[in-house]
Amino acid sequence: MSTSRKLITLDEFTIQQTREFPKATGELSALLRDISLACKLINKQVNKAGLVDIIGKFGATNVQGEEQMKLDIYSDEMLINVLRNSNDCAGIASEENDDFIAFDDEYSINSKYVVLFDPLDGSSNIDVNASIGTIFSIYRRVSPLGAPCTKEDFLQPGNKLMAAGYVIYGSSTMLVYATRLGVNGFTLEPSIGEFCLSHPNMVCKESGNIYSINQGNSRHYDDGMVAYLDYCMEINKEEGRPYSHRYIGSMVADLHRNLIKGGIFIYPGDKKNPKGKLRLQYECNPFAFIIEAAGGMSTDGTVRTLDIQPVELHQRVPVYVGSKKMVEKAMEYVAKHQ
Ligand code: AHM
Ligand code: MG
Repeated sequence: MSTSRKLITLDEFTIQQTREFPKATGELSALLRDISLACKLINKQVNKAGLVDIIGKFGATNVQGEEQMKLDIYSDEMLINVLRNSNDCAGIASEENDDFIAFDDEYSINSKYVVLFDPLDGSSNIDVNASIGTIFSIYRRVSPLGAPCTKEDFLQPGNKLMAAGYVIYGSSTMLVYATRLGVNGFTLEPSIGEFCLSHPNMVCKESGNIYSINQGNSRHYDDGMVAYLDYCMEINKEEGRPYSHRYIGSMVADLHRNLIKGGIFIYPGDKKNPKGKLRLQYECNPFAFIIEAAGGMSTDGTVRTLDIQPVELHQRVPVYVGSKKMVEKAMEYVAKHQ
């Protein structure tokens, strides 16, 4: 029996990447391993959601005034617990909690990194067995080592991100993460419980034919957005239109598909909610970082998402993200009608 194999695990892959940087300490790889462990544990519960009485509303409301589901809380607590036990995380901020948490044990106060996450995004899809996901991002802290991390560590713009990624709990479970070296996807091999490299060097096509937006809200949209939607639906064979409209209402699932197939995802500001719905630090920045690392583009309509200076942890921003040419075209329409 031969022991040669084609599978490369997430750990093996990140260790190989570390070897290319003689000064790398392996802390970022270790942190990724911790995040992936938490996500494997979340995955186990997500898979059981239809079987056990875990999908009911929990009754509590989070900082955005939205109802939390039990799995949100489980996922949040799992990530916090795993990262608290990690030697490489100084603190966390989560979409589900009002404030950040600074870990104050002797290892954590000397850790270089802080982690932000949306523990279970798209949770309204749990009841209907559609894909949901965990989104995470990692910054190097700016506060001095030797003391607990501070709010400034979490309010850094996306252009300072070290890494970002997501786990999609779908027909299979995948972890996709980006560093400045590129974007790679790993599929969970359930028999060995490891994420294995399945999508090396992911690239976001320059253009595609999918647009993803909650079109039901279009009566609230500004003229520029309405005109862009008309453009997407216009018949133009040479330019491959009309585009296909695909919208799950789960950012991880919608952007995962558009990353693989090419497309644009938009959650605009509108007359009702000028800043849109999605959060800069937990949703927009990590995806802007991933999509840019894959060759795509992300903006709030005027400013590159990664260049927005966050002023509060739960800030919302409009987002136009995906294939570069499609985002540029949407910007043209927004600018024309401003
Ligand atoms: P959540 O963090 O409360 O799950 O909300 C975020 C989700 C995104 O995954 C998705 O893109 C968006 O909300 C859908 O919103 P809408 O239902 O307004 O289209
Ligand atoms: Mg979310």
